[in-house]
Amino acid sequence: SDQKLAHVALLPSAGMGHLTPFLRLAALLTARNVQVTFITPHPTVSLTESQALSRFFASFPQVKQKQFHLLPPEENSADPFFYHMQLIKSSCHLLSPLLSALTPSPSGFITDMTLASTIIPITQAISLPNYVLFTSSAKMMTLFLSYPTLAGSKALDDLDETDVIKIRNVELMPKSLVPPPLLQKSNNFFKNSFIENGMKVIESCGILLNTFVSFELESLRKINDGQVLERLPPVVAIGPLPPCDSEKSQLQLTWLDDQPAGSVLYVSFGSRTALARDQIRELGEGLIKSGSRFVWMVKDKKVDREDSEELEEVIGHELMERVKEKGLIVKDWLNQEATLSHPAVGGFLSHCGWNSVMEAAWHGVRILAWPQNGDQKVNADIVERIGLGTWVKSWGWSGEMLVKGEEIAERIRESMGNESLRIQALGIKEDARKAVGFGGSSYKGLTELISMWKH
Ligand code: BUP
Repeated sequence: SDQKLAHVALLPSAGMGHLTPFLRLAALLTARNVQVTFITPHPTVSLTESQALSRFFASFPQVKQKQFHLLPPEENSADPFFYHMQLIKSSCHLLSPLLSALTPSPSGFITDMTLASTIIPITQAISLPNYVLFTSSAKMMTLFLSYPTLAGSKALDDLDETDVIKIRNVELMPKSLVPPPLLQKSNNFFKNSFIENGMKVIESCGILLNTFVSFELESLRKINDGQVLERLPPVVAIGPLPPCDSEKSQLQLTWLDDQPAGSVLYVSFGSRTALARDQIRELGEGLIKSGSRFVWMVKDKKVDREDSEELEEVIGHELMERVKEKGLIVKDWLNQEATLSHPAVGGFLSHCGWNSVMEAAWHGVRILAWPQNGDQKVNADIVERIGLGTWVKSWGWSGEMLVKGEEIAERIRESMGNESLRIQALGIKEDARKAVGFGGSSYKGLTELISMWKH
């Protein structure tokens, strides 16, 4: 009957950028009366991930947790997050018995785009309908779907940086936006798994996107009109995935309470990018010279477990002293949800990880984009085109050059002083809330998925 409770199992990939949208989706489904089993690969890469999981399960006792014990890791020099994905792959034979034992048996299984080629065959073998949550932008997805074809041709090699990549005559993006590992001739983990997953994802029963129609109209249209690939499973925009209760921190930044509305710039480059030391110090100079108030999340190592350096050693004593007057510096981690939702925060100097972009849209905070790696230039391009922020393209990829403090200061002043940007960002916030609210495009998208899982 229509009253049948849908039961869905979720499996996230490595890193907060992948775990967070899965937790939010779990909370959203729970609120919509769907029974959720959340499968947690064990151990996690970062401490932050295991803490976020404990908080989540404490806040959502209705969500069932199943631990997926991974095979013991070996000594490995690869990126720890990539290695974790490989570990899930080599442990995946342990997943089928776990899934088969779930009661009632789930009517859907949702996994991350980075695990598609590993998971889809397993769920197919036990006839469990599988779905993929794409944790980046729809624009990035146009590349994801096309890249297996493009990589096999000379199409990419022959282009200049500014040339636009096309598939079947549909324009995707200039080559300059493409993640550098995808342009390397040699094999690398990012490129290989991008191809494997991109090929496999079309066999899934549906793809969920953490974006919304008015934000990425053109890319969603290209995908859904079959311009990018002719045959695709349903692609449904369900974002921005709203922050869930377990993210609301008890520990508020009281310093922010004393700052004027919209006056503070929040600075963060995401959970897995540590800037080079000399770039960190130039950034500090820039923040001071900008004259703006700021909250700066400083990250010195890729994985938090290894980040033992004192803040003062990273930034330097003298800079540390000067920074104190105008800003707050935090090391490793700070509750971004609590920060972006604070009325004092008016700007976000961001690497444009997709979750950060959606969170800025959700709170109507303008972005000053400084993409570093991976999909971040693609995302920065969206931010700039839609009017959520600005992007200084000449700053390049991470480590390509040393951006001087003077220059950073100037761009911060421009961004924080830009009144029309402030207003545009607030308009985008309204659109985001409308999409997710009752009857909105993302709300409807999720409703359709849920009704599939009920039958
Ligand atoms: Br850092 C940091 N606090 O201090 P992205 C991040 N976050 O809450 P990334 C905090 O982690 P990928 C911090 O709100 C977002 O939900 C932040 O995801 C939260 O970037 C998430 O923005 C980070 O997508 O992941 O970490 O680079 O490489 O997957 O894009």
